[in-house]
This record gives sequence, C-alpha cells and structure tokens, in this order.
Amino acid sequence: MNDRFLRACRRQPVDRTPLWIMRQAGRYLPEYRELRSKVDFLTACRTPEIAAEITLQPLRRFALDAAILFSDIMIPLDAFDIPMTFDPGPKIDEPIRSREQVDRLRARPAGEAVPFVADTIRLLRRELDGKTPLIGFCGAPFTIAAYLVQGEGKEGFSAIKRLMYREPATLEALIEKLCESMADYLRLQIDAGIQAVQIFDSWCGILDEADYRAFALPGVQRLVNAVKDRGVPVIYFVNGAPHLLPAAVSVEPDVLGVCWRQTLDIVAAIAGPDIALQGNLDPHVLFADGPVVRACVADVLRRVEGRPGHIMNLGHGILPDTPIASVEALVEAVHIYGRVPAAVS
Ligand code: 1CP
Repeated sequence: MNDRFLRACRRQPVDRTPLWIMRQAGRYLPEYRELRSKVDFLTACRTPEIAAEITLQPLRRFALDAAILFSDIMIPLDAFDIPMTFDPGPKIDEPIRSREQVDRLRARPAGEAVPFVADTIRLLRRELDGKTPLIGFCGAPFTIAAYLVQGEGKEGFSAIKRLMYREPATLEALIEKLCESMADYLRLQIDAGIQAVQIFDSWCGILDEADYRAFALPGVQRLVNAVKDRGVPVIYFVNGAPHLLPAAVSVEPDVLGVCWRQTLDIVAAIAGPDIALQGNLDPHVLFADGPVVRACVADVLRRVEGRPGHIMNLGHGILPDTPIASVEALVEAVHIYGRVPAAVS
C-alpha cells in the first residue's frame, strides 16, 4: 500500500514527498481525448465504468501517489435539477440571480440524484485494491455559486459580486442551500470509500478579506466540520488568493492547497505547524525543457524542506496542451529531490 499521500496529509514521516496533479485525468492525455471523441463529458462523468477508466488513465502512465475521482464540481448540482451543458466548461441555461429562483431550489439527497458517483468510487476502490489512495472532491459553495450566478466561467465573475452588493441575503440563501447539499454529497463519497477530500475554492480570490469572511468562509467551515467527523483528511484548495490565506487557515483543514502565486516558505509561516501544505508549481513550468522543470521542482521542495506534511502538486490544474514528457520530468524530479533521507516510514 502506497500511503505516502495519506501520511503527508496527517504530517506523519514519509520516505519521499508524495505527488498528484490537479486535473491529472484530462485533456493533455491522448487516451482521454480518444475516449472523449466517442462520449460527451456528462455521460463520461455519469457512467461509472467510463469515469473509473478515466480516473485510472494517468496512473497507468505515471507513478503518482494518489488517484482523484473523475467528475466535476458541477455534477452534484444534479440534486437541484439545474439544466446545464459543458463546452468545455459549465454553461447554465438560466443563471440564478433572483430571490425567487433561489427560493425555488430544492435539493434531492445525493444518494438519489448522483448514485453513479458512489458506484464509481466503489468500482475504483476495488480496482485500486488498496494500492493507491482515492481522493474525492467538491467545489466550495462560493465557487459553485460563482458559476450558477454568472452562468459560465468568466474572468472576474462580475455577476456574483453585483448580486453580493445588491442583494446579500439572496446570495447567502443560495450559499446556504449549496452548503447543505455539498455536505451531503461529501458524506456520500466518504460512505462509498473515498479516502481524502479536496474542497476546490477556485474563485474565492475575487473577494477581499472582509467579503471572503462574510460570504465564502462560513460555508467552507461547515464542510470541513462535516468531513472531520468522518476521520478523512480534508484539503482546502484556495486559488488565486494569497491575501486570503490568513483567513483560510482559520477553518483548520488538514491540508492547505495553494496556487503558484505565493512561495511555500511564506505560506508555511502563515499556516503554522499544524497544517500540511499542497502545491505549488506553476502549471506553465511544464512548457519548459526538462532541466528547467527539475530546477523549479527542486525550488518548491527546498522551500518546505524538513517541514512535516508536504504534498507536491501544481498550483492549478494541468493545462490541456501540456507535453507528456514534461509530466514525466516532473514525476522523476519529485522521485529524486523529494527523497527524505532520515525519515522513519
Ligand atoms: O472537454 C472536456 O473533456 C472537459 C474538460 C473538463 C475536465 C477534464 C472539465 C470541464 N472538467 C474536467 C474534470 C475535472 N474538473 C476534475 C477531474 C479530476 C482531476 O483529474 O483532477 C476536477 C477535480 C474538476 C474540478 C473543476 N471543474 C474545477 C475546480 C478545479 C480548478 O480547475 O479550479 C472547476 C473550476 C471546474 C469547472 C470546469 N469544468 C470544466 C472546465 C473546463 C471548467 C473550467 C471552466 C471555466 O471556469 O471557464
């Protein structure tokens, strides 16, 4: 059993730094593109055999230390029956911008709305056979709300900020409903066998600290608490928001995942000794040659050398046109420079 990843989440000694890659199952892999040419994205997510196959694709190529369930942060919104398409990102038919729309939202239990997620997890746990841990995930309520209010991914997500200032109670009511549904969704994943969960807060960085504390953080805190009771490590990924890290650590996740904007020595000083760190190579580094990739990996590792609890990752999802050879260079570099000579494993 490769338990480096789970040990690092708990800040226990490891023989070398574990590595997984955000969006490791996806468009940079020719075998993913081949499969997707035959089946649309939502069908892939909703069919356990296909979702499990895509989850396993990167593990067949690279010696990674964790698998992440192939799905999307918008999938659990099936519970609200919100019509949605993907091209390539999510598109909402009717963006949610009024109190009436929010009041009409009713969530079905995750077990009834997305049973295929639990089936995929059970299938994967059997296939992985205890050899590689399986990460589950959900979007942070504010980040999901940003898509629902905007109707699609858009730089700055102006629509949710307009709603926040114009009708704060409407946004709070939306986030409250998302929060309950996501807690239920995470419990479904854990009951089915997920071994760690990551909460993706991809767009909290559009907020200043006061608005983050008021609108985004309480929902994350509730999710962290809902998971902590189950004894599964929780990773809170805070994207594009170095200015929010002091507030983010107050929810006490087991692991704080960060983007590439702030070096890990500075993040470590903010997080203190009781939180493990995940990250944070800029995904664009993988467009450089091998020696540059290796030097950048060594730099990330050096910044947290000797500090228990580091999981190597990119600072955001791997880009769709990333060369496979660079991913190989990344894996090799972590295997060489991530070795911890004196560790008792
Ligand atoms: O065309 C395709 O094949 C679809 C591309 C794609 C893929 C591969 C989308 C659409 N989602 C995914 C998978 C996905 N999404 C995973 C899989 C597990 C993994 O290997 O890591 C995960 C964890 C996500 C989560 C997700 N979806 C996030 C959070 C992570 C992040 O990047 O910040 C976000 C913001 C989304 C929304 C989304 N879904 C898809 C796209 C292209 C986007 C971004 C859209 C945008 O903002 O413009």
